[in-house]
Amino acid sequence: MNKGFIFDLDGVIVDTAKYHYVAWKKIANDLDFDFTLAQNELLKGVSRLKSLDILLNIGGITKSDSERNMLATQKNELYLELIEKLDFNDLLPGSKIFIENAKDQAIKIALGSASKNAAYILKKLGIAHLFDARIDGTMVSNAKPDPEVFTKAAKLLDLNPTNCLVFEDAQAGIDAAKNAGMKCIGIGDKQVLHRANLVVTGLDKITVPQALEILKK
Ligand code: B16
Ligand code: MG
Repeated sequence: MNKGFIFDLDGVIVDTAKYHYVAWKKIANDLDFDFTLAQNELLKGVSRLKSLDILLNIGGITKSDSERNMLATQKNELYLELIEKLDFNDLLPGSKIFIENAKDQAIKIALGSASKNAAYILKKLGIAHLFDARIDGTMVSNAKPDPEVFTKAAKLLDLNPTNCLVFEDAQAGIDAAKNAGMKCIGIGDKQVLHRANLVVTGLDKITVPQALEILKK
């Protein structure tokens, strides 16, 4: 089939947002300000350095470029410690079976994630073999909502963007998919992700034929 599904990682396949939150909160607390779960929503789908800038802005703090790089490295070290024990139990409900079902129907599968830790996480989850292509934060210069991550994924799959369907949990990611000329299924809250073509609460709430219908419309 000349169709492709492109999956975001954090918030679509695996619940790593809670670990990102703990690590960012520690950075904030060390700098003497609090960082709430509600504020953490602002960082979903956003690159590491951009996330740091949002965090520093919340704390009303300015840092030099070298200090920013140090803080981002520190956050990532904390995050890597937290996800050390990550395994298939951390997969979000229905994600693996949905991808397997899509593969069974000869749909090409790609990852389109902002995370620089994506390859490591896929390996830990034991699902790396399911992906025909992977574009992650180590391979793009422009963060979502720029379409680069999805445009590159479609190229690797050798597909026209109009034949690709993106699965995203962040508004920036949905905008990136739209900017790439792709249809998009939002994973999460309908009120927040209203620009998606369809919103479901998880990959356990949609079937492959239903997703293909969205691509046809
Ligand atoms: P890292 P996604 C994104 O992954 C996360 O949603 C976001 O919270 C994180 O800051 C970003 O990856 C960068 O992650 O620090 O591991 O490079 O949702 O695009 O799969
Ligand atoms: Mg995400």
